[in-house]
Amino acid sequence: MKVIVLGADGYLGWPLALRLSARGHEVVGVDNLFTRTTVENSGSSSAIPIPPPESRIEAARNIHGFDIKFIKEDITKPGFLRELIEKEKPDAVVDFAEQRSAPYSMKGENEKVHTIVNNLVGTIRLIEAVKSVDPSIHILKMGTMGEYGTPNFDIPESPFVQAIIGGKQDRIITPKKAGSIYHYSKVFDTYIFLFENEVSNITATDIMQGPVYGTRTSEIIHESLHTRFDFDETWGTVVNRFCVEAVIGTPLTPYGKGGQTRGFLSLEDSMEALTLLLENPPKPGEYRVANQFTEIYSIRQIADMVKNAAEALGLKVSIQQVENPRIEAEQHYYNPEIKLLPSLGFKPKRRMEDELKSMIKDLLPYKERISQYSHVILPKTKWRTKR
Ligand code: NAD
Ligand code: USQ
Repeated sequence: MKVIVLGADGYLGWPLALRLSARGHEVVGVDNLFTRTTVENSGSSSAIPIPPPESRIEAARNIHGFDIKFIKEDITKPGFLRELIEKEKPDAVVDFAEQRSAPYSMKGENEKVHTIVNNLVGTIRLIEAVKSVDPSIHILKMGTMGEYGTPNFDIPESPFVQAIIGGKQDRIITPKKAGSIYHYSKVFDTYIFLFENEVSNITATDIMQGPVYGTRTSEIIHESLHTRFDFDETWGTVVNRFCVEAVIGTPLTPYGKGGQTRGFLSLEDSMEALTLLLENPPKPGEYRVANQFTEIYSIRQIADMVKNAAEALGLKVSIQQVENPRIEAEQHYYNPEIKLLPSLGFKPKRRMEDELKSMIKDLLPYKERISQYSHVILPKTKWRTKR
């Protein structure tokens, strides 16, 4: 299979380029290096240093014999995706190329506008490009579990649900309630996909993925092959942040009550799931939703697990509740359905409890490097502007 991976320089994009190559697929990666540059310009850095894209590709060739093509370009540039898809004629296009940080999207007007424009324009350009070349090309679109929010009902894995409103029944789009402008950009992406599937028969898998954690996949076997690992208040996700906090000896930072509950998965399991979805595409013209996570935990449970894992490795760890910078439920019901991946034979390989130790071990050699950036850990980006 030939796969174009949009966002191939990112946390998930680079390991997926490696995984698909390992499975014998041909990979063309695209990225405008937005995350790399924005993180560096904000005074932070990847906890584990990452070589420039060309050097990583060279390392993948030398170590694994992979031949990954890479193009540095912005996918929102008019005509770019159309020409690329016309030239490469891929079987599938994976779309990771979005501004993916909730705190970034809540910093101010410019960041809100950038998030919406970048993410939605990218989505429309991709759909139009695929439509014009061949609508049966499978678009594997990365959405997020955060599109659903934390409703007081079981979250279905389905684009539509039956609802009774004012005594009348109808089929409606599965209710969504996002928690940031970023998460809303993913909701709008979903609406665009649903609509375009109706009017033009595009073929897509819309993945509702929970937060991913981890430093390694089976292919990341040398330091020159590492993927980025963010930990600052804007770009770090919760499990990865807690591991870094444990390594550099600052208190773990559960926001508010810490009862916020999400569906998590390891980087390795994310790669497994994505590969499975690519190798088992929907029928031409079908739009399907995949909820993607392996274990459900509250933030408080994760803090305790990270503390235990780090203490087993001889580190001293404390947990210090931080005032929640976000507007979100801190105690809530959470029960999402997950059917598609198990039906394709997906079996999680990594449990968070075990993975945390290997993450901390991977981070320990960089303790001094990360300690220089300890000032970027505490949250500064606040959601609330209402008095
Ligand atoms: P990331 O920021 O590391 O990767 C995204 C990549 O896309 C970056 O390298 C960035 O430079 C690139 N990009 C952004 N806009 C672009 C554009 N206009 N043109 C070309 N490249 C562009 O993020 P990630 O963690 O790898 O996330 C990948 C995708 O998965 C995102 O869509 C994100 O919303 C989604 N997701 C991530 C997680 C997670 O926990 N990391 C969980 C669920 C969903
Ligand atoms: N949190 C803490 N302490 C921290 C950091 C975060 O308690 O130090 C809490 C947050 O308040 C939130 C939860 O942890 O309740 C998750 O936050 P996060 O930063 O790990 O994840 P989020 O902002 O939701 O975004 C990440 C990715 C995003 C992806 C999303 C999946 O950055 O791209 O879409 O996870 S999901 O959460 O399912 O929407």
